[in-house]
Amino acid sequence: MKKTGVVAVALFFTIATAAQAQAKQAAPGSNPLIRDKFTADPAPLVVGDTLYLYVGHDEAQRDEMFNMREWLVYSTKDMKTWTDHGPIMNVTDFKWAKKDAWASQVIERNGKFWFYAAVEHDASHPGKAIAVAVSDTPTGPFVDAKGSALITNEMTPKGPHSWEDIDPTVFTDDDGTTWIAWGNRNCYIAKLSANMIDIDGPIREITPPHFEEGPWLHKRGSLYYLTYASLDRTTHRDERVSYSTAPSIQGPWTYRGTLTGSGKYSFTIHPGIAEFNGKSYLFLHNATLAIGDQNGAIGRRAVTVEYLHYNADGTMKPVVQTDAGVSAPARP
Ligand code: FUB
Repeated sequence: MKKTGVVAVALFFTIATAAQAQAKQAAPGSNPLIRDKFTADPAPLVVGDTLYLYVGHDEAQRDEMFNMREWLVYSTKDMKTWTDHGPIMNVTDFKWAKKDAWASQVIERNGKFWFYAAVEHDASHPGKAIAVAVSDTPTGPFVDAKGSALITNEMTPKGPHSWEDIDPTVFTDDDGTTWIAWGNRNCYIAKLSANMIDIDGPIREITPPHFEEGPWLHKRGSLYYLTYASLDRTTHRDERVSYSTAPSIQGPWTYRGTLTGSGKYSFTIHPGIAEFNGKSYLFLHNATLAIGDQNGAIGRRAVTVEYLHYNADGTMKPVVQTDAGVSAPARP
């Protein structure tokens, strides 16, 4: 074969292999879930037959650390095909906030959808803060529900840095009380008032071992779970997911160890848990996605999902992060 023929054949096989790899990657339900935008900090919410997934939009350029200006929402009915509903809010919709559309969670209460999110407050309350917005539908439009921050940096004891008050998780207990937990390095919990826009009572610190950020509260059976991004700086460079359980939302919390390893190529990881159509899911993020000439990075992440399995005693089985995600049926 002539040299040009060899090159043509080699090129054909290279393209065919790349296309096959891409087709394989794109199997519905495989990871990452969203491939046309960088997304982070997944927060699922089940409403009827639909799972909504709220994420932050990562727009970091080159070696920028984070550039997050808006939150997006996607929905699915089968965990395989996702509908993009676009942005639900921009950080500038909170007039008192400066920047940083960081981690969020939405909860349904009294026929409305309440959105809690971490942002950077303006100079009147320096540091990170927690915002609350409301909508009549899960896909928005959401509007600032309070006109000021729900939680500011001064409301918690002075932490090691100014981004201590981030990453809200919200959970309504069987008695109808909604709780909010949040934090970075220190983890706090408080009751929300029935109006959903005020803190009712004291803020308590519940920091579990190796807590870094990204707490997620949920309950299964009679057990309460506090799942979070953990970092044991003596042994690891990147965050993993760990969790604690308790017989009541008030504790006492028992540390149960790590649930996952690190997200591939990512310093951060961020858990979000949901039961949907009889199965349990753990949403995470990693930094494996490349879009055009932009590779994954600390500020260019991609949300993923894995099946979550429980042991008979309620502990969660370790989760291995895969490319296949939920494209294949869960093991029995
Ligand atoms: O996405 C910005 C911040 O990085 C989040 O608030 C943290 O949980 C970490 O994922």
